Amino acid sequence: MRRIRANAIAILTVAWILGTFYYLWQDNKPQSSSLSSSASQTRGRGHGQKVVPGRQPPWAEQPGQLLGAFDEKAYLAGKQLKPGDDPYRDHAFNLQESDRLGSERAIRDTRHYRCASLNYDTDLPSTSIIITFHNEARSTLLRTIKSVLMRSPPSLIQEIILIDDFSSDPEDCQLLSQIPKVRCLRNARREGLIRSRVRGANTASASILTFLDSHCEVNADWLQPMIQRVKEDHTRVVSPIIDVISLDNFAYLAASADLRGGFDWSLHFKWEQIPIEQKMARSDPTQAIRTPVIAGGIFVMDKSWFNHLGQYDTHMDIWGGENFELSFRVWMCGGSLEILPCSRVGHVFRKRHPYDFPEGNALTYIKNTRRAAEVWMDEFKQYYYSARPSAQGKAFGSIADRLTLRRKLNCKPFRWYMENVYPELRVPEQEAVSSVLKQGGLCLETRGTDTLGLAECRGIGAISFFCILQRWELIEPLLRQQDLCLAISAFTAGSKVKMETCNTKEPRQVRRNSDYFFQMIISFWNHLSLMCHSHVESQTWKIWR
Ligand code: UD2
Ligand code: MN
Repeated sequence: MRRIRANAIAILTVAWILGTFYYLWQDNKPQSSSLSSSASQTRGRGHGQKVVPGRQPPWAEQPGQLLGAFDEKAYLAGKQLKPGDDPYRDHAFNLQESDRLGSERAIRDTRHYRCASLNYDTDLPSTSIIITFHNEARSTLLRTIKSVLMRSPPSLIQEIILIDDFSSDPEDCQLLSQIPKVRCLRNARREGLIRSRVRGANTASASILTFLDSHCEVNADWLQPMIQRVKEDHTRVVSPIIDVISLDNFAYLAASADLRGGFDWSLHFKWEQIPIEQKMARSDPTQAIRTPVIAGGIFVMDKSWFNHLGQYDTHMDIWGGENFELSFRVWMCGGSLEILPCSRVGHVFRKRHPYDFPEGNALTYIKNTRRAAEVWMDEFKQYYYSARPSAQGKAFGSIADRLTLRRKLNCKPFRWYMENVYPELRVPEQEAVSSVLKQGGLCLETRGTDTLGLAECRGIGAISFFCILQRWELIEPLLRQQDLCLAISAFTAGSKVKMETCNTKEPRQVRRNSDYFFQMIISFWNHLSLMCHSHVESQTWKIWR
């Protein structure tokens, strides 16, 4: 009797364990190891997800209709890899494999299983899809377009706007305009992806814009979650989880659902883990993930919000940096950025640019990111320059228009972004620099704790008998003497400078809007000069180490 009972308990225990495992397995999110922009080799895991057929209803039942008069075979046959050609040469991915795949392959539904049972409004607004490209391979470009047509509710696709950014062969684009809903615009010269997208947005007729790279494959129900979120709040800018299409064999691989966009001070984009507290707070795996920045290529945005916020900085060239500029602007000017785990789009991540940069790759990236840093990063831009010293002194054109835009939109300071959107980005430790602040032959000094004045320089190490101190610690953004910092009394002309307890959040102590350290001293000059009126006004302050 006892044995029977022991056996029964054992069987029940095994059943319970198996049940738990089954539940966890079912509930598991699709994952792969970390995805980076060059992580084309990242492998996804199966988890028995459903396979999404090439065509989804209603197209599955209506063969032929999808492409109208367009002759797919002739289009693809028009450009073929010649025997012996390096399949990676022109596109930095394996063209042979892409050509071989066909344009309607089935892919795995990589979403969390719970996504499939979500409902979306039946009256979602339609969108204009904007795809800009320069010398894209025909097979990847066509697969991008076809996947959109096959896997989106037709009523949501107002049009697909292709912007051919001066590719060598105009027919790559022109021929595709025979596909219903597809329009083709060709730039008269190479503009780069930023101006090309703005051109596309300006001609779009739908109220919602959807941007895609030219080598994507959208997955099941990719569009509805994004349009739903934007419909609910037009200030949201949303992107999908970007799955990986292998650049070698074109396998469609699930990306991790636990990543968001981040960057380092050199303005290098990276995928990073969602902070642990946020992860713990996420009870629902279908919930949106707040992200400090977006990768840049695939997102949905309300058209009037895009225009209201100043579209893009059209003085940025070719490629790079526009994703930071847009992300800072969206957050700082009243919007938000999110990644929607129930929307998945595959993208071929490459290891190099397959196209040329007329001004050179490095200079272009510096120009674009410098513009983003100069307009949006306030005093934090110093960390960008420290992390990317080669950027100093490089040309970046006028940013007057963008600064006016920022003022007009009444956007928050970058400090707000750091504190509220991306507190995980660590500000580098400041190494203290000790110096005297010199004007002409005189030095700025404190006498006791609260009197400031100019006097004969005594040398950096000198502390006089009467507590006269000329040594300053320069720790951005403050000028310190132990716990006391140089501050102006008020933001009015004629207000005096004084010493007070250091506080980086006190704007009267923080250097504002100045490029280099000298300017900070100069910005105090007007105030100092009133107090120390006996000194020559035209002289600037110099720092002597
Ligand atoms: C990522 C983004 C990309 C863009 C870029 C930063 C994704 C998936 N991709 O780089 O969209 O935000 O970061 O700028 O997030 N193109 C042109 N004209 C040019 C150069 C490129 O039209 O002069 C097209 C190109 O054909 C492609 C798109 O712009 O469709 C993006 O270029 P990419 O695929 O080389 O950029 P990617 O994915 O490395
Ligand atoms: Mn791309």
